[in-house]
Amino acid sequence: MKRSLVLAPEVAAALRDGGAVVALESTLITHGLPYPASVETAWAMEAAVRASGAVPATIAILAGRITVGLTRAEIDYLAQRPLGAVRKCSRRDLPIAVARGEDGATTVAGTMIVAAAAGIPIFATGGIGGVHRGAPFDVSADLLELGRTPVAVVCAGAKAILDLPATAEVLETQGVPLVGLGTDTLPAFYSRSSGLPVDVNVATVTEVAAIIAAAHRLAAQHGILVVVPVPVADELPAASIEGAIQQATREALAGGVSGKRVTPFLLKRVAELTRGESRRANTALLINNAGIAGQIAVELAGMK
Ligand code: PSU
Ligand code: MN
Repeated sequence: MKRSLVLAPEVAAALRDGGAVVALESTLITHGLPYPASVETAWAMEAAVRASGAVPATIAILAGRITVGLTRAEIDYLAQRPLGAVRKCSRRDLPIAVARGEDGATTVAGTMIVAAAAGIPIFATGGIGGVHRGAPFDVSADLLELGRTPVAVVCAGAKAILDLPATAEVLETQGVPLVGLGTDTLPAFYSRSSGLPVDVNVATVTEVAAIIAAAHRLAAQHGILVVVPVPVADELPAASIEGAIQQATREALAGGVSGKRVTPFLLKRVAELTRGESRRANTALLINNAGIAGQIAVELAGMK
């Protein structure tokens, strides 16, 4: 894949010089947030990565070209395409979008694949996909990608719209270490704790970087999930959002929403039902995670 990538000059230079680079996904821009919150959040995430001293590389497919490091204009363009015009690209979608010269937004799985090929060891997002509630055979490709692609993903856990205990089980089966940064439990996206244990609770970004560096020395062929709870001020108590999640899940089942449409549908409905509260928490944790991933990337670059 490496030969098929189009790298932004700044990203190429940082990778050549052993500098800190953080990959960012594009599905949250095209499918996860409405315009203009989508572009504002994407830019704020890039700014948070830079403020930590790292170079951001937002990843997407533009007219069939896998692009690592979008310009602001390219982010704007993708965010403003009509719904359905940009293919949501997980692992199986990448060759289709490339062959057909399409625009594509990469999910956690899709972004991990491209980041690994580019040599970017760390990636920040909001929440990974997981095992869906009520439909236990809807298992996000994100979980399997974490089991097979060596990239560290900084996130606020799996989205609370999911079956979190089942999601944690699949991560265990896939051999994915759960590294809590200042937390004993897997965060639940909008709220700080799911009650499910992580494998290790570390206090500093240096300790996170040391675990990633050890995985590299061991030539580990799997990902690492670094979980960071949503900031206290932006947390939505689980009890206050659970009703909205259950209603949205019922509507998705009743409406026959399936496949790759499920996650965008649930995120949108929960935001409507909570009058934007869920979206505020979502945006806050995305920016927080980007800044922390930048700090980890700087530590990691210093260890090499
Ligand atoms: N996190 C967010 N918003 C999102 C997503 C994650 O805060 O929109 C996206 C990610 O791209 C993730 C995808 O990979 O949702 C999961 O989709 P699915 O459940 O269809 O695998
Ligand atoms: Mn799915």
